[in-house]
Amino acid sequence: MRATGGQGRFLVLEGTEGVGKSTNLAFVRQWLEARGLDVVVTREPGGTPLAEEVRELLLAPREETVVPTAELLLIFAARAQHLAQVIEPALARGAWVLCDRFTDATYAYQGGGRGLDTGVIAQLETLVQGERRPDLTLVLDIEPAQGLARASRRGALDRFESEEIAFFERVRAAYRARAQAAPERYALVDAGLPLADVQAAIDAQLTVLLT
Ligand code: Z5A
Repeated sequence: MRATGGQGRFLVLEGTEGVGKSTNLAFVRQWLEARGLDVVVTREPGGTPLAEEVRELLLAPREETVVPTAELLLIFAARAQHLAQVIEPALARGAWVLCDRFTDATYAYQGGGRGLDTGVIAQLETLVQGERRPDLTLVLDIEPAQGLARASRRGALDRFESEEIAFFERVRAAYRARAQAAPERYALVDAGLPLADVQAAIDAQLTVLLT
């Protein structure tokens, strides 16, 4: 395995529903492994047995209204476990960590979507992550209606997918604002294009990261 001088990198894929994260995560994994890199693929919420249980709690449709602060704290509880047990050990041994969503999702969904104070999210981010931030976040960007049409082909909707379109418009706006504010750490990819074009754009970003 090549481990780029023992230096692991932390890559994240983000975006609204049906944007193609899973599809492109597989592409990124293959791209990295083809270059001899040691890759750990994981996801949020989730990535450890405890964090996967929290994920089930978060996604299950339920009668009881989940208050946004409870949702936020559950997400960061899962993240603390995931960081300690999976992400930090992998980076420490020089692996590349490829994560399906991370804290930008919290800024986008709980901040943009639910309207929670981003200052509070930032405090929790510091508490749970310390200095740890992704090296590159690929934000797959799509019109929410187009993404939801793709996602709806998969069957039953989870608690997030059942939100109204305005919620996903706010989530998308938050992602775009974060990507545009720090272009050195984000790549905004037009995911409404045919898959081959999306993957060509991702290929270009990964090539820059590796050189
Ligand atoms: N959440 C949160 O609120 N706060 C947080 O901090 C975190 C998460 C970390 C679970 O995430 C939920 O958790 C999420 C936000 C919340 N909301 N929801 N739901 P998730 O990542 O597991 O859920 P998801 O967004 O539904 O992801 P997914 O199931 O992995 O879907 P996807 O990755 O976006 O899409 P896909 O399965 O790759 O593609 C969908 C379809 O489109 C599929 O048939 C593809 O073949 C097709 N596709 C993909 N790309 C293309 C292109 N370019 N053209 C045409 N068709 C395409």
